Amino acid sequence: MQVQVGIIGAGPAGLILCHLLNRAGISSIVLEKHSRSYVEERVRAGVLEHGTVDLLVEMGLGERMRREGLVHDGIEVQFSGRRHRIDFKALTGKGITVYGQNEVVKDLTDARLAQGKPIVFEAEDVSIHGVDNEHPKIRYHKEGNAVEVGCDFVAGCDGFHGICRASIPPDVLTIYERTYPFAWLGILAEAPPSSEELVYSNHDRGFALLSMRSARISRLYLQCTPDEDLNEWPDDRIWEELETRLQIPGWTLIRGPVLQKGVAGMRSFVAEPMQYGRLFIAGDAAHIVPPTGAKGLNLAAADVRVLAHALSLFYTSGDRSVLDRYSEICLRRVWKAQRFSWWMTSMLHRFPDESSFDRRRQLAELDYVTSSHAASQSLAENYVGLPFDPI
Ligand code: FAS
Ligand code: PHB
Repeated sequence: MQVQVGIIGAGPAGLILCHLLNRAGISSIVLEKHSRSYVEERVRAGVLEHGTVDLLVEMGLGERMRREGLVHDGIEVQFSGRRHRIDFKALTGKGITVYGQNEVVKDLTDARLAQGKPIVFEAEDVSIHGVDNEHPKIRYHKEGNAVEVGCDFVAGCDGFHGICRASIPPDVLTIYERTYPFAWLGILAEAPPSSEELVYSNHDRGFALLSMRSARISRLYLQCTPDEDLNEWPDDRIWEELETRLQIPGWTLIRGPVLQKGVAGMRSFVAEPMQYGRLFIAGDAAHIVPPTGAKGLNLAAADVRVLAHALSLFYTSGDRSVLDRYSEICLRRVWKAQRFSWWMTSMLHRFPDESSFDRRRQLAELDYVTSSHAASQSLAENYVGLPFDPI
């Protein structure tokens, strides 16, 4: 089999890319190691920047998101027992959309298969070959059969633990990394959201986040230790702790059956460059942000938007100029999102080694950010999504 672009991974990066390429008349195949139901049920991100929303709508894939997504014009930041609203609309003229990542994946997968275009689920032992020459190859096994796909380019959209970044020679890659001395214990619950908008809380006992998926489903997170044992967190204890960290006078946290719970580690990670020969890595395969800034999925979308533009220019005019600058263009946005995500994480979490000075400084920063027009506007413009850089 021969295609123009071989895409490894059917997460947001791989799926958005295959649709953008299809629109540009560029052939591709998507190879995914897990089953369709596994990737469609995997609970991850939930906040879409306005630029990501516009991209999905422009691609003709935003109909259900428009219908079922929750448009929010602000968030609440809570500390010292009080909530402060950051009014995105007034500060930036823009908002965000709360719509589960797995819903985005469902919509893009449905549309791809409805077009009769290939996604190979449960592709085993995927390997890439010859990305440093003009005719890369991808090999994999499907139901015990060995398959080889010839392509011009390989898009590594296979996430942090994928094979693509790992196939770039270590002497070519530079890794920038920071890990955090805490993690998030997250739950998905059948409970109507107890707040109109997301609530980010910096409490003496640690961070908490109230988010949602719909009028019936809440998504909530607690700061915990990196090696937290879920067995020590029966549902009641989780609700107790959420109530404590999100409590303000006259407000009640609505509880409900916990549908899913898990602990997710926190790290900031960037691999440079994001290209090697005919291999281009995008999304979590190239960079990880702590989820406090809600940037993960949105950065994946921003990367493949640049890659699709670069490939389309190459195939229509032979012009490699954007392809050659893919890494440089993407990394400008990646590092700004890294800065914002690190800053939100540092401002909203309790650090085990913090001094009393650090604590007072943190509270002063929260007071400044929620009382200064300039500071809250900076938070708002980063949260709703910075404008895309000219390509
Ligand atoms: P993805 O990881 O989504 O997709 C990569 C795909 O490649 C996967 O389907 C994987 O199965 C496949 N793959 C991997 N290796 C392969 C191989 N060898 N062959 C074939 N396929 C292979 N962001 C937020 O903003 N909020 C959150 O709450 C949040 N929660 C998260 C929780 C977790 C546990 C994780 C890991 C991430 C979370 N994120 C969150 C960030 C998340 O949204 C990512 O940024 C987003 O999924 C990135 O999309 P992709 O780059 O497409 O990678
Ligand atoms: C989520 O809804 O899952 C979510 C929202 C905001 C974040 C992280 C996660 O910062």
